[in-house]
Amino acid sequence: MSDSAHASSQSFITKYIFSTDHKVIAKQYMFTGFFMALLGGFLAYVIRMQLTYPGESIPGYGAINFLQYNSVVTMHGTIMIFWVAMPLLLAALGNFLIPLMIGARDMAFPKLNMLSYWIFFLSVVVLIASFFVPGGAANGGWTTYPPLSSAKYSGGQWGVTLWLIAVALEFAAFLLGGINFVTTALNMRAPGMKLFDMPIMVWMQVVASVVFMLSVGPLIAGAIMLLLDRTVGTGFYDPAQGGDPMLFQHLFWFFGHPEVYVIMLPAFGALAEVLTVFSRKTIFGYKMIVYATIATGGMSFLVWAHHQFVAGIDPRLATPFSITTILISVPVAVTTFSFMATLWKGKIRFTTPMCFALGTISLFLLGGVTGIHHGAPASDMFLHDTYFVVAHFHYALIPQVFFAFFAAFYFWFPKMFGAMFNEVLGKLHFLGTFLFMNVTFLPMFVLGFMGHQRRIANPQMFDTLRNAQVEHLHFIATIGAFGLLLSQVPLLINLVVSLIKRKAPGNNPWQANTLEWTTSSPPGHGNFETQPTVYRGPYEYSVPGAAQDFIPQNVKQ
Ligand code: HEM
Ligand SMILES: [Cu+2]
Repeated sequence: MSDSAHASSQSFITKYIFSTDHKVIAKQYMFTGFFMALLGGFLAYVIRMQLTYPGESIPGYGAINFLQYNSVVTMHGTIMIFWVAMPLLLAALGNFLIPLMIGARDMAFPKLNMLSYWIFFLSVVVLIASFFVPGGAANGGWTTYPPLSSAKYSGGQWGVTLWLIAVALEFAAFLLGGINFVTTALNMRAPGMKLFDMPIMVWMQVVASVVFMLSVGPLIAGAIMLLLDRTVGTGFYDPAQGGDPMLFQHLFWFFGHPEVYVIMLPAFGALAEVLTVFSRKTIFGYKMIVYATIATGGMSFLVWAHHQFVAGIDPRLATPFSITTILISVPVAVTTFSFMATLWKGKIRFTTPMCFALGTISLFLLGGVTGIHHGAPASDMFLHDTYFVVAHFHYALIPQVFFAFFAAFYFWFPKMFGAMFNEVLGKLHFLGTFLFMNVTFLPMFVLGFMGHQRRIANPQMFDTLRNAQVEHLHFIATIGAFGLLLSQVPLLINLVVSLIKRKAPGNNPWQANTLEWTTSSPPGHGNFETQPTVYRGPYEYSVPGAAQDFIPQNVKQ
């Protein structure tokens, strides 16, 4: 089945640049995501420096005025969510794993897959170009609410317009990707593999893709209306012309909230695979997790207005949206507790991927429970748009984007690169990232309770904040941010050294059971020498090369 002859006949260009191989495309998304994480991280550094030393020149950036600060915050949030979280968790992991985990030779539409990456690449170019246009990059916040994003208030003409074009291109790339993911999982499974035999990671990628595809439509319409308001002077969001800026908020969050689950579900998929292997137990509550995932995906469309409790929506709407917001934590909790139940009485191996997986659960719980504060209008009224919400969404997002992704990265590194990484450097990376994540963001909860609003370039300008001496908490958070960025150095060293040394890992270094571990590391073109056939359910495959030790005795034939 695998035709390495085909691969060897390919030129460098078709093998590594315009490749249709899902494994190569996965790496392209991953390294582009890494590059954008460096850019997003640099902007986070600029934010932290400005908040701690307001008005002083920032080493590596220079002095910053308030409009520029708005741009830096806007682009930091935009890049981290759209150009880091999405390419790493959805595109890179989905592309690499779906065909391998279901026993397929590639995605259903390899050429479309290649096209989706290059449209994504174009979106990166357009977004970075927006930093260099007159007036600078978009500065209306990552939510790009009018009137802040309308032509009148957003400074330069091109910044927001290029932001809108870049986002539209990226959405197109992920729509094409989503079509590939869903079609491949539904139609190209190995003989004998039924839907409820698929690993959890594949389910999470499929549900996340469907949620993404169903949620983008309204925002694309909203973005076109904003583009028309900016370029030809329509008034969709201009009250003076009978328009309503609130309309954009509804369209943005109808997409924006499901979007956080588009990021969370693949992260949870990685956790399911890593926790199973390093507890030497099949996953607890497989079907329950699948139903909870589908429920999470569906309910994610019913909560969006919790972002607008204090924006002037009809107060009668607040109660139903508050109820749905609190309710959505139920299926998420079912999945999280199933993960914990998988650990119960397991033979836990604290490898680097396992540490990052456990780190994800503990930190994400903090992000999750502080969502309740915002789901209840009574407390959200005080905490909305303060540093409490900044801490909340970083505790929800960073565990997924960094911790769960690193769990996945270290877990599938041997399969992806045919090399083994260094465990000591891996653990050092984990400990530093875990410690400094908390030093950076815990103080922000306190700043939020002190009433410190977000998106303020110079807190010292405000008597209340000056009197409250917020600079001390900002200083601690900045130390944390430095520690967080420095803690990524062991990862960099580990990556370079392991790829140079290339210690061969063998097909199944972790003794896992899913199909990707039954073929070579890295897999050849076409993935499997012979087509695997599946006779039993997930994590109990009896394919040659799949570990059998954690299959319950009563299941073994
Ligand atoms: C590397 C460590 C990071 C640090 C130190 C950091 C710091 C910050 C700070 C201080 C703000 C608030 C700025 C303000 O309101 O004036 C902010 C905003 C934001 N951050 Fe981060 N962040 C980091 C990583 C991330 C990651 C990984 C994500 C998402 C995956 C993310 C997403 C966001 C978003 C969406 C905003 C809101 C932007 C806006 O107000 O428009 N950040 N970040
Ligand atoms: Cu939300």
